[in-house]
Amino acid sequence: MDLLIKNGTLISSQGKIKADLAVDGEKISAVAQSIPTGSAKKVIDADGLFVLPGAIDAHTHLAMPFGGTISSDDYFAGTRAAACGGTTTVFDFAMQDFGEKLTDTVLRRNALAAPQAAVDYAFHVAIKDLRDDLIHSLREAVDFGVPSFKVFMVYDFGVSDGDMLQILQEARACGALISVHAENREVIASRVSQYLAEGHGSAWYHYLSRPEFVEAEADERAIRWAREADTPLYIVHLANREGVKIVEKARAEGLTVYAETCPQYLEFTCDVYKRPDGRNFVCSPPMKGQASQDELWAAINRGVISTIATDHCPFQSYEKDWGKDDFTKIPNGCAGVENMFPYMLSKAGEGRVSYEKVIELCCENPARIFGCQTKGVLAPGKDADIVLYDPQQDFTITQDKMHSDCDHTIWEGVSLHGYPLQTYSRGRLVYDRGSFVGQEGWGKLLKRRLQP
Ligand code: DUC
Ligand code: ZN
Ligand code: ZN
Repeated sequence: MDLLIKNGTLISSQGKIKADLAVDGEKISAVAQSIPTGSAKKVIDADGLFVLPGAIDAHTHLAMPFGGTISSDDYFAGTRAAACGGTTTVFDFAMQDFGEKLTDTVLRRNALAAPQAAVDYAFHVAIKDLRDDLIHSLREAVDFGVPSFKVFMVYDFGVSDGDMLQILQEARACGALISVHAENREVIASRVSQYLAEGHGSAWYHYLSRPEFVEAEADERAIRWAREADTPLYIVHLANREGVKIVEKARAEGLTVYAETCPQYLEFTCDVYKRPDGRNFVCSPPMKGQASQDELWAAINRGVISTIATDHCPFQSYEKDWGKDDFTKIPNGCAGVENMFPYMLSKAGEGRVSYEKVIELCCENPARIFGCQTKGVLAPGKDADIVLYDPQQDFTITQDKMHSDCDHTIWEGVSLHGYPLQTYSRGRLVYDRGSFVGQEGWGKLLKRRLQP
């Protein structure tokens, strides 16, 4: 036995148990009330600590060309930050180049990720282009082990409704899952032109150009196409109140619609865009009003939200400053991969959500929905992706304590009660009491198959 964690409190969606956990090599080998120390090479007394599965962040944009630059965390910095926040698997969006086969997209991005990733990673492919018969490379990607894809309804690379329907139909035929960034592109464009023409360039107008209904309409439309194609749909970064109701209604009608939300929507409201540093919070969709935030928390507790993920896509301050006087020049995105699990667990400590729910949303559900059979659960045979968490440790987030390459964080000054002490990735210690102790290139590409 390589590692024995004794006397900890193990948490799953089903409850808490006081138990010992043994690791052999990269796998969990036993979970039992009492495991004899025997010849264990290393024993940790976890009395008073929580023993948790490593979190899965199903939504990151690492080293992504976007907004006239490249997001500032490469695969090493992003996964290093993940490890230090108790996240042991990240799903990155591999953006198809125009004219590129989807398998080639995966190979091209994996050539960057493989030598750098410090924890395990997977790809969703973001589809931009269906010219010729590129749609058929979707099946090839599924066969390769990448069965999840994303379409954007916004940006200049967003797909048309016609293409989205075709992609959903192909996904049904191949057993793939389609995620969607749902906002109404035309309404945004018209409001942006109007505000700029009126001389309104501050970050507040980023929010006003993409308010609640801009997202809700697109949620409804995307679900409409999924219903037509008779296939499941995963809505990324759901941030608006009406969207929650729309998802709930679709589910009641028998559709499989998953909804992801992000910690930034649970912590911040659109009021951040009135701050002098409002541009640092510019992401799309933007933070919404208090009513949406309240509804997201309620939806978590009602079971409407399936997963929490971060949309981690940081940009340096000087890049955010490009949009000081014109919000359309601000690269969209914020850091969060290091903050998701500690934030959600701290909220559980406050009683806003249960610890069990946090494990369901951050670990078990992303593993189940996206076909990571070896992840998300502390059980014999699973990867030894483990977080030792101290529910009593106070932690205030400051940029200098973060492990991203970004020079600022929207989470600056947020106080947490409880923080990870250690993170293990496939049995290897990668984070220890404030320090990254892992290795660039340790992370492996997860090839996946979705469960029918
Ligand atoms: N939104 C962001 O804020 N950043 C990356 C991509 C996206 O859709
Ligand atoms: Zn998005
Ligand atoms: Zn995103």
